[in-house]
Amino acid sequence: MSVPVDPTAPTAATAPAPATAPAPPTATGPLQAIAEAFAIAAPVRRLAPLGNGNVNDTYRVEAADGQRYVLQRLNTAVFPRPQLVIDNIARLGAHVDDRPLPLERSGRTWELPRLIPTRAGGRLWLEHQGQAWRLITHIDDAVAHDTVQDAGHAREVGRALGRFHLLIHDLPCEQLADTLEGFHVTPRYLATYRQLLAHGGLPAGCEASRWCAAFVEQRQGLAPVLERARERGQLRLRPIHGDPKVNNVLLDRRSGEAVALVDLDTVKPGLVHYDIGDCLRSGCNPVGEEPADPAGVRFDLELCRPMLGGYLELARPILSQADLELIPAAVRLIAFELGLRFFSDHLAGNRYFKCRHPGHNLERAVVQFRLTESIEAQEQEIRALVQELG
Ligand code: GN1
Ligand code: MG
Repeated sequence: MSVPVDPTAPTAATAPAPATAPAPPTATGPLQAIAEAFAIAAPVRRLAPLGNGNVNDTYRVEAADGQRYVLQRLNTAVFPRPQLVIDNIARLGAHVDDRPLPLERSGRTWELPRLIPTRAGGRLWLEHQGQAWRLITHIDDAVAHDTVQDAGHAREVGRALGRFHLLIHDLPCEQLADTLEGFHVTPRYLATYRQLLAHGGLPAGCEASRWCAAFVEQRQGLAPVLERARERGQLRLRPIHGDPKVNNVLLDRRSGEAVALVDLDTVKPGLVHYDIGDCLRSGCNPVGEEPADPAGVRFDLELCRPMLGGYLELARPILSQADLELIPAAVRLIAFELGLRFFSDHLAGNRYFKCRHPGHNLERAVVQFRLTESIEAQEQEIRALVQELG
């Protein structure tokens, strides 16, 4: 199994060459059999790839009764202990079970993807040729977008995260496992980056790599801002989503109201600032993470206002003054951190994030660093906005 460089300790720089990921089983063969090993109406009618996640493989499954499901192969190089990931999702499900949340505009109820047990043995995931698979419920009549479409969408994305935080804030952290140690602990990513640099250096003659390296050098002091606040007791660990980016918010197809926040693999104890920062850095860049032309990358305050407003409308009661004060720093930090993660993975030979071509992670890093610059240029305005809305 390959060792992911991303969230691990600095020894990752000396990890063996990446193992070639096994090809996904084909739609008609093992994939179908894997889906049918779960307790659904067989035979499976349709099975097709879903979404564009950077880590796991995801498929939409239609069962014999027309019911839809989501089949996922968990990337065990990233999540080496699938059982813990599954336990966290099950724990979260149990926590929200007795509190249905009716929504205003769509007339629907807030949804959480649920784990489907296997047909035999009632387990919540299964192993197939060393790979971990699980089946979850599908959120019907809903859409997701890779970029924010307008101010209304921005507000829904913010509200989705606010609703999620409100739902889980009283789930005791001790009941959740740390499924991905070091995830979002920025100084650890910086340490890994330093190791990689010391070990292999920068690719010769690559202007973009030199630019990225200089960018990181100038901002290294930024890395511990949230961790220090936690050490000082200003911030405390709480259950977080871990990956609340725009395309993880599902919207009711008709009304556009957010009905679910999916992708629960990174639910674990953390700082809500990682979530707030990640949501804003992902949603307020109108061209998204993979633009054809990175020149359009910017942090759009006109999207930040409704998104942060939507978030605070729901989550303000669970935030302290210190929480609010660190939001601007978190937005900057998480954009920087994701750029650093992409850049490190580029230097490491693309072990962690799926790539479509060798320079893909480098391009992604440039996008996040450009976004960081745009956030820095508007720091005062972001600060004022948090004050006004908080
Ligand atoms: C990864 O796999 P996906 O696309 O849901 C990553 C996130 C990044 C995101 C950037 C476990 O999420 O942290 O923000 O890519 N997930 C993990 O698109 O590392
Ligand atoms: Mg994810």
